[in-house]
Amino acid sequence: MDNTFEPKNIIVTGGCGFIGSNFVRWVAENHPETHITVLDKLTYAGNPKNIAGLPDAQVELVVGDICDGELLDRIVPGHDAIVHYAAESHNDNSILDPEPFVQTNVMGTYRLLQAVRKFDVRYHHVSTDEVYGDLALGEPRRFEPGDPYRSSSPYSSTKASSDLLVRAWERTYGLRATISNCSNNYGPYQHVEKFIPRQVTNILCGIRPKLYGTGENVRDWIHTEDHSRAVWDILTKGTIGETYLIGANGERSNIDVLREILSLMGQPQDAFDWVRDRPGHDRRYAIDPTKLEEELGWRPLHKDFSEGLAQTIEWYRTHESWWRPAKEATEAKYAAQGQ
Ligand code: NAD
Ligand code: TDX
Repeated sequence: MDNTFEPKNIIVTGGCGFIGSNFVRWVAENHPETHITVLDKLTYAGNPKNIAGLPDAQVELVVGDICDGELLDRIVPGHDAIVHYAAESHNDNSILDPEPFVQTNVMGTYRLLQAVRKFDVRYHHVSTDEVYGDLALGEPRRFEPGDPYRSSSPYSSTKASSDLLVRAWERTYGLRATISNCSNNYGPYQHVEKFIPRQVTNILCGIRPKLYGTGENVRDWIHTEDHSRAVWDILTKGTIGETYLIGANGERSNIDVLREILSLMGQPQDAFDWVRDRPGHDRRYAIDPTKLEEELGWRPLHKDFSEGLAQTIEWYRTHESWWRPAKEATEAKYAAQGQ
């Protein structure tokens, strides 16, 4: 059966954040026939500069909350798909104050699903590998789409909850929905609260990088552009009701990533501080992307992590005016937590 879908007029929620804005820029560049309405609340993590310069005729920004059902009733009609990125996305914030996570990630997804039902649009749900919990260090197993949900943090449990709502709405109400669970993204425009931008901008500011716990925790890194291409493939060619895992075989321990940053930035290998570990810190994430590769023919284009990391560092070096406004408050918040 040919399930090719050609979206002409999509809503991208969270399109002013790190990954959502990459998707918006990628679609604008590669699919000029597709109109994009960005729905974004512009929280501390949303920045309209991330989508500045795109053609007005193709990309429109609506500033608003996904939890606002009346707003959704007004803007969803006339669109043929919603790609849902909007979320509270930072684990450390979720430990300090889980409430906005429950509100946006669970309630916001519920409201979107109700609008999707009402107006019968295609829906793609962007989620995380963290819903599967963590793996032991050194074991060969990787996450697979049918694995049980075992989320550990307030953030990942709200994302897991949202995934389960999507699965239920697809099965019960027949929504045309797909889900993707992706591993850790890196690249330009990522908020300075996250691991790689934090360390890079610390070095640029003359502050020592901060490593949690033993530094042995493993993350599976993927360039955000490869994530965007995968989401487009799933939206346009994926099978309704299915879950796809997105990953680029990029497993690395945090200390290895930090050492690479230090070396790329000309710093001694021991020029960092060990700081208090994150409570409940997941040990290892690893994605088996076979289903995405075999069913949809997707392959990562950014295969050389060191090269992608060097380009990312260069972007932060040359875009200080983008990250500087958030830096001081972010570090003050970490310092108050002993991190
Ligand atoms: P981000 O924090 O950089 O951006 C989130 C965006 O959502 C911001 O623009 C923010 O203003 C917007 N937003 C937040 N609450 C909103 C609300 N109530 N209504 C409308 N807009 C709202 O996040 P990110 O890192 O770009 O992550 C995007 C999505 O990808 C999230 O769903 C996240 O769970 C998922 N994801 C992230 C990663 C990663 O490595 N960062 C990996 C896998 C999946
Ligand atoms: O200063 C730090 N030092 C440190 O050692 C920070 C900020 C983090 N870390 C560690 C914690 C993690 O093991 O680095 C690793 C990566 O941390 P984050 O960038 O906070 O990412 P993580 O918690 O792995 O979650 C990310 O990937 C999955 C995204 O933030 C989520 O939105 C996504 O779902």
